[in-house]
Amino acid sequence: MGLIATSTATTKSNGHGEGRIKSYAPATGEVLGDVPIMTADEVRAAVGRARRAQESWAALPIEERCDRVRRYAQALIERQDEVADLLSRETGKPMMEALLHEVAPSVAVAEYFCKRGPEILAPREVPLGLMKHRRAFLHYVPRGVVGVITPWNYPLYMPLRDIGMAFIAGNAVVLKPSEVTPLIALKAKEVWDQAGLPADLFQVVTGGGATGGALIDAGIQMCIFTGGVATGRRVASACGERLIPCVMELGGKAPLIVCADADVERAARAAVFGGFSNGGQVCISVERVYAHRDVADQLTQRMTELTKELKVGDPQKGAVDVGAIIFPKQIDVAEAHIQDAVQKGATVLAGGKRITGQGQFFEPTLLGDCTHDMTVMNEEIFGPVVPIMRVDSDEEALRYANQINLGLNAYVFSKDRDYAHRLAERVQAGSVLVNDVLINGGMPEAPFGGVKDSGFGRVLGEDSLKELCQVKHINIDRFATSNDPLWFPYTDKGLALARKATKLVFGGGGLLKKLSQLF
Ligand code: TXE
Repeated sequence: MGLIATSTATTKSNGHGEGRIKSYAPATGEVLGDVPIMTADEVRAAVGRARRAQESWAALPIEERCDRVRRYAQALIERQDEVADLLSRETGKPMMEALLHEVAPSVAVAEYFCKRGPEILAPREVPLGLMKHRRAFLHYVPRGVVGVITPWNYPLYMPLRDIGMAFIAGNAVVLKPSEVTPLIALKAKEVWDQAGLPADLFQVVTGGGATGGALIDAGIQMCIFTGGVATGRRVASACGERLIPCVMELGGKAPLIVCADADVERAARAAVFGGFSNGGQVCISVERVYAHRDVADQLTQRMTELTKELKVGDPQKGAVDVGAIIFPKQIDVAEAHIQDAVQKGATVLAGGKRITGQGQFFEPTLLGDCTHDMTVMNEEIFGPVVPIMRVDSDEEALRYANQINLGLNAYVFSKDRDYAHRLAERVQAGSVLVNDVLINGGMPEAPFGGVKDSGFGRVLGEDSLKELCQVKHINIDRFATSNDPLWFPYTDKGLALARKATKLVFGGGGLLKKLSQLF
């Protein structure tokens, strides 16, 4: 039984606005619940309610908003077992991952920005270079209603990461969760409401792609989208049409470069964790390993052993390392990559096939002897398949790493941290981790996002909190005399003076240079 089949087959044929979507547990096929496919009118009404709630929310001092978001974070922690349990059942992911990769970082991001938000968004004065008779002030004004559209792989953390920050910045949020995992979004909303927080400020609209499209058309002031590249293009162009600023968090194809001097044990463990965590359904998964020939054999052997040790199964029946495949299409994608790779000379070192029986499972798969004519080295996998390719030098690895059109995360392993740092500077990616994997996805202090087709804009980091606001510049003339020498009337005498003044101020060694040395 598959989610793709169920989510379309159970909706009435009219699609948008008709019928309901069922949510299935991918580990068992059990129906967990269903949600309505909301109409464009319903979405517009939700945005309207959110806008009204936002006006009074924005009027609160930021410290008060932070106190309330903190209350939400604490409510989530108090209910962590119930939340993680539903999350694990709706996605089939291990409880450790439900708790530590979703609930905990959601709270960590909220707590961090509750602490830092007032300082980051405090109005500030910008010193002016030339116009000393004026003062410039910057104020961070909330945008209004932020539409958050999210996928199924981290269906709690991804929305909450963005929502908490949006609230702190003074916005309301309308969330359109993936149609594959809607129940956990509704649980997040239930926790918000039951914590006594303003219900209309946080709305959830359920449905498929059409509901997401309706949200962009419903009068939102910003859109944060996380999902596939193809959908991202559609969402970005819909936002462009309406001049809505957007953040695009799209796919990834993270390379992991293992240099000749790497700690092979750490690199092997990191590659296996980074490739199979969340069943490889992570936009920053290790999607290709480039192993220097000096360590390639040792690395491959160790990765093979570690991959074979992984326990796969239904997380509800006890601790497992790798759970279910959330979205059944990913099983077809994995099989197609493996078939293509084997035809072109790859060796299946571990796994290689779907697990038959109840639920949607795929064996953690390691491929050796990979080359760059294989799809598995070039296109997103988004499943539990890790290909290894032997390279002659770090330069060769770097060339391959950079030739892909995606650039979200990348990983470099070397004992020489300075060397690795310099190599990292040359990798085309939004984030490069040295001797580590995945961890930056939940690091509130640092910006997260991609280059090239991996998207644009950033979530997390202090700049992204500012991006959730309009920056307003207020400028005040200190003296405000009855006329200004730059205003009308223009005269010949004035022009002659202007000529001298521009030379004096902007010419080499001029006043501007002296002023900039002074201030
Ligand atoms: O994502 P989609 P899907 C990749 C992965 C996967 C592919 C598709 O390779 O196979 O993307 O996954 C909503 N206007 N990633 O189908 O289609 C949709 O309802 C507005 C990478 O889940 O991108 C859902 O809520 N919204 C990714 C959200 O967009 C629209 C994680 C994402 O759906 C819409 C998951 C439209 N026209 C999959 N069409 C990552 N970067 O983490 C759809 N949606």
